[in-house]
Amino acid sequence: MRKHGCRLILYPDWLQTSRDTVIFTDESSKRKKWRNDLKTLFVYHLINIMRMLKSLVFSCCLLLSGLVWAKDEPKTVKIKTSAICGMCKARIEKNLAFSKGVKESNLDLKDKVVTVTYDPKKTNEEQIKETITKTGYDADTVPADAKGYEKLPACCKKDSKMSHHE
Ligand SMILES: [Cu+2]
Repeated sequence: MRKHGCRLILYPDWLQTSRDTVIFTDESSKRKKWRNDLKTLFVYHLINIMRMLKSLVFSCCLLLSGLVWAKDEPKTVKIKTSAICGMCKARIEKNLAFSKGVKESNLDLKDKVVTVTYDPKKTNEEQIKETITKTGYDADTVPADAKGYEKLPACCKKDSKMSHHE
């Protein structure tokens, strides 16, 4: 009789039970392994998710700082005025220089357009136009302020009948 067959017949019930227990512990270890694998998988995915979140937060920060940086950049606006002579140019540029947020201004007498560089955090186009109109000149579609216009010397008034030198 072969050893194997002998074992099957001769092993008593309690031994059979113990063998079942062995099988059970075997399955339990399988289960443990499976659980471990699941844990590893979970941690792996968690790390991936964290990595994704990190890059997301990073790109958000980059975008936000980009927006803030863009806001800090000075803006330039071109405004058509009713300036006539060099005195008008000097007057407008001086008043703009004294107004808040204006960094630079240059009026071209050929086309009467003043180019203003300003800090958008401190001022805006409307305020710049207001400075120009209060000085007594038209600013694009905004007409000159009456009081400011009155103060201008006769030669600098847009409706002046006097002849001007370029
Ligand atoms: Cu003038």
